[in-house]
Amino acid sequence: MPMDNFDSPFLYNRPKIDTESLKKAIVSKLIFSIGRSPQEASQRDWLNATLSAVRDFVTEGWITTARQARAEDTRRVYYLSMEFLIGRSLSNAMIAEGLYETVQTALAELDVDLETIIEKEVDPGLGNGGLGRLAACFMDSIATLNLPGMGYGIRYEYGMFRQKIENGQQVECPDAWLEKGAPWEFMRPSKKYKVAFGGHIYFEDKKCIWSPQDCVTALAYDQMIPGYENNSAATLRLWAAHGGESFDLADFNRGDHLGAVEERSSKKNLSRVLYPDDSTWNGRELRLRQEYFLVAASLQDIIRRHKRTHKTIEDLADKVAIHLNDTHPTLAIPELMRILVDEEGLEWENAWDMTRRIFSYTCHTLMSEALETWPVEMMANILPRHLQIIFDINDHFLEYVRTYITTDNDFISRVSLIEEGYQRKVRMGWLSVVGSHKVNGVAAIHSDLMVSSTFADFARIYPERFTNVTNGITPRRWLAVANPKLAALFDQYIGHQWRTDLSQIKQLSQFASESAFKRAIADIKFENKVKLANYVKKTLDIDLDPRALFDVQVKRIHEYKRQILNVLHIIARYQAMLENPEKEWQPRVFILAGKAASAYYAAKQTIHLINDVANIINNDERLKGRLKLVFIPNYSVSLAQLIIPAADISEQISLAGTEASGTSNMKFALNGALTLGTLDGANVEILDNVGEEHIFIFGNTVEQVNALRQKGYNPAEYYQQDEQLNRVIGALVAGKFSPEDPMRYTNLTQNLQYHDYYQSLADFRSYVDAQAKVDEKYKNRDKWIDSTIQNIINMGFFSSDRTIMEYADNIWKVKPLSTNK
Ligand code: 26V
Repeated sequence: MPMDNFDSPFLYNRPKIDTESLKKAIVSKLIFSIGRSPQEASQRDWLNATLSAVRDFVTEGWITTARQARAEDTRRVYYLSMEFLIGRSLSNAMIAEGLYETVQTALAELDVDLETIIEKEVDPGLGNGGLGRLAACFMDSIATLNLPGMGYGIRYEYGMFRQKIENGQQVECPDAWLEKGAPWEFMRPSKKYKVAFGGHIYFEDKKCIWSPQDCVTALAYDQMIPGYENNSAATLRLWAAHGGESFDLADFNRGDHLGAVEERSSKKNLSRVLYPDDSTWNGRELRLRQEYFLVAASLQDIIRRHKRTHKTIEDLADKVAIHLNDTHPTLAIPELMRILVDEEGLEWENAWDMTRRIFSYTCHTLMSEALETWPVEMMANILPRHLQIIFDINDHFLEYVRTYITTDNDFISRVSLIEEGYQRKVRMGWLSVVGSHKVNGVAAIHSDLMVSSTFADFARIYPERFTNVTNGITPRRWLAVANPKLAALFDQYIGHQWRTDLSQIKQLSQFASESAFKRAIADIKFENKVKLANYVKKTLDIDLDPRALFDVQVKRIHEYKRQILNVLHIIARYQAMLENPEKEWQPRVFILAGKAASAYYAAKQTIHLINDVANIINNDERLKGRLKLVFIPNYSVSLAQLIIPAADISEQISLAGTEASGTSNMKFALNGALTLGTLDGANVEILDNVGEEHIFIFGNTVEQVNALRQKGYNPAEYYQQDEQLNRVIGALVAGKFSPEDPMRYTNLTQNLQYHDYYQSLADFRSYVDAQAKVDEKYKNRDKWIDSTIQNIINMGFFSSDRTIMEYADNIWKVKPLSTNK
């Protein structure tokens, strides 16, 4: 390959560009790439010109990294995920390239405001929530650590729906993010693969032949993920499906958001839309096709790359690690078996051994309703050969189980990859465990529960297979980009090494009691609150006092996350304030944001309730502005970057044992908010790191939750015995927050009174008491800042760089490429 020997000096020791040259570069992009003169350029034109100029810097490192990976020929990791929530690219890239100030000055001299154009960049919503954002943080760490790795996903034309609030209710609008162009991606017309579906299988001698019915083409689009100041960039390759009909956007607004798109989109147009449901498992055929589409295109690409530089497929397992981000790409297991056995002619045993050495799998949820299973019949229609292979894997596995573990038939039917019953189903979680050499949970408590509950039977069969890798977040985006003033303050005190080694943030402890440092931290938090308050004023016309305590819960709306518990406390506080208006109430602003899955009635009711309560509270003059509640619509990565740095309190109040990890909890703490949380997910490890004086822990433990459930949980006991709770429920039942429609919350209140599956009422008292402690502590601002600092400086462990190095060392067995000069 001649380009591999290409040794242009500009690829090495690239000098930092000066303002004049950068100005020229941007103007030249504006004229020659965008086709506009500076005089007539719109803000978007300037954005695109700037993006394009900055992109050139990333591209140089990207080419170097790709060449290095080829030259070093070490084992590589491929991260397969149906979702990547990467957020906006420009600021992150400028920071990674050390260009921020230069671009800012260059633009200012051209009379363009950098902040304004940054806000114009689209935020690709190619994911639902935590799982997708984690994948993006991981790509950032892979790039920064210069690991030989790459991500594979789907280039959905329509990402996560845009959420509007109309009359207090969620309305879903299509997210046509590509309409404004995607200046950051590279189309790869030469990287095209066919993906086949349907048809039938037959045997010739012992060889199985799959004769598919139809096929679609997958076309690659590459996204560069810049490493931090290392002249290196990773590739995120997203597949687009070719062909298909158009569909009527108006359908989106007529109700069934997903159904409309699904029916009208041709089966060929698999990359049309992201499934916006992360709570309940929903066996839609198009989703199965999407999953196979990702897997089939990615594996062809991986194998083609391997064959380009290796004579044989036999060493694939030495050179390739493939990671499954939850079970969504798990069809990769039977797909690799199909390629190895049917196409490469390997023996079954050999192929199976290789497959298991290649794959590893992360489980991201314990919620049984989110566990993927596919009806056998559906799989037989769409992927007949894969179903056959899954049956073969199952036979082989069950035979092993019978030989090595003396057990009963009940055990066998529990661990079988096929769930028997009226409708037989393939259990994708089980298949992932059986086909991988490592399976991990995402926080210590979650990994423990995984082996004691969901995968308990498998932990008996394969005890060494299960492990924990606690999640992390990238300090680049979640501190350097999201909170530039705080980042600059830290640079000033301890240098900028924390950006690539977050454990260094601990060095700030030497300044923890210096008043100048403490004041600076408090001032920056205040500025961030002012910025958020301005946004709320501009978009929602609600006045927030930045001197109030900002109490924030932002995440998908789900019953297990218990936004409803938050609302119960807000109502309790409202009632208490009205009863005792003269008391010195600590002014508070409650901020919530998050999307509800389109068909999730209870979650949508929660949003409606938050807005109804907000409406009453925000307009009640008697409170004298000391209590405010806002629901910020359309939560996204870019909104998270605005909201999180402005928080004083981070609400992490899921029922113990339900939130696998959470990652916003880490982002909040790193930005100086104090956690108010249950002993769930990574909160437990945050507690261990920051110490109990600097966090507010409340509620039942997993053991207590289980004991309650076992003895028969009766929510009535709680509201009958707790006068304050009784009055809150009473107000809801009486329709106090929806006087125009008093029955609006009948379902919601009945559910709370008679079922309350997530035990909000059981934790209510302890939550309200913890909230009182929050007020108390906030009175002593000096002590509060101390705790803020303790949170920040103890977040070293939660960097995704640490997480990724654990994966690299213990699971993938990949090593960083030698450092780029
Ligand atoms: C399920 C489904 C099922 C239907 C199709 C679309 C879809 C998309 C996502 C999911 C499950 C998502 C599971 C998830 O997001 N888990 C979150 O993962 C985070 C990263 O590990 C973790 O911090 C959160 O606690 C966990 O809820």
